[in-house]
Amino acid sequence: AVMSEDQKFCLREVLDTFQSCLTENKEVRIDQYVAGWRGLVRFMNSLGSVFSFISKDAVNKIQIMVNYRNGENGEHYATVQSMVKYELDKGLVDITKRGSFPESGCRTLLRLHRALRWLELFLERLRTSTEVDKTSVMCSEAYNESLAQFHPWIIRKAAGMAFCALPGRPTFFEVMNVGTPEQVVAMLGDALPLISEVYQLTQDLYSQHNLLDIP
Ligand code: 1PZ
Repeated sequence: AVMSEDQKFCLREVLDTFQSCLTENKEVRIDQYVAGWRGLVRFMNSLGSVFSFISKDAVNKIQIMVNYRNGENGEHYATVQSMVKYELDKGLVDITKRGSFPESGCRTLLRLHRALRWLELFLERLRTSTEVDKTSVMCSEAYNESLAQFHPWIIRKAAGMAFCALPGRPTFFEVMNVGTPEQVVAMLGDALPLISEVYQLTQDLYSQHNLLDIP
């Protein structure tokens, strides 16, 4: 279900949105994918303004996707699969170097897709963490294993500084608003396999079409 604005924030609903991405024939719905990111951005904003340079970029990319969806070719942007087919068939993607299509759907979604891998790794660490573990450490480890390789030094530096401003594990769990730590762990256990599946389907599709390095 897509969250309504007036509802109190709950991370469970956000993660449910990612689960609802999957169609019966294992395609990834862009509306729900983007709604999931919107929810995550809202969550991140509630953690403090040091994250605003991250949310600005995420919001920008979300908006690019929403614009495609609302545009005259919107129906081609219903799923990641239909988007890839459409943009490749029409030659709307800069594959090897930046040129006429600096904001293609394929390129823009790839950035969010890479960030989804960070999310998966981070949530898995959170799920298996104990009271003594630090969110900042879990977050930076997940980042170094995923997104960091695609970011220049200056962004890695800024991200590292932002991670230090993350609240500790108890507060972080509270802001998630899912319930007791046990309930958080259970919720993450339910949500992660589906987030993983969304990630993997997209990864396989991009890999098949050699789209994993769009500049
Ligand atoms: C809860 C803590 C939040 C940690 C978030 C971890 C991700 C750190 C990402 C740092 C991104 C810095 C800002 C801009 C980066 C852009 O240069 C890149 C590449 O885009 P391009 O320049 O090629 O157009 N953008 C990205 O990699 C997408 C980043 C999206 C991050 C979304 C985070 C949502 C966090 C949810 C929190 C639960």
